[in-house]
Amino acid sequence: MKTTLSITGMTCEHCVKHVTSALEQIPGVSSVEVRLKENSARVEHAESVSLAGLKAAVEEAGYGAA
Ligand SMILES: [Cu+2]
Repeated sequence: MKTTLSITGMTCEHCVKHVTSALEQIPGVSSVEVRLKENSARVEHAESVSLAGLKAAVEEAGYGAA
């Protein structure tokens, strides 16, 4: 499955790495592509991964997700 999230609060490449690693740590996530310019995160993941789980990981890292 593919999910695209809108991310808020990212200002630099460090933020991109932070969000990327937060999402990559979720079991069932196979690929993460975060784009600073678009404030987006494209996540490929198993069906067991919920949107709420993705959002929670981003929020726990200190950013917003929708
Ligand atoms: Cu930053």
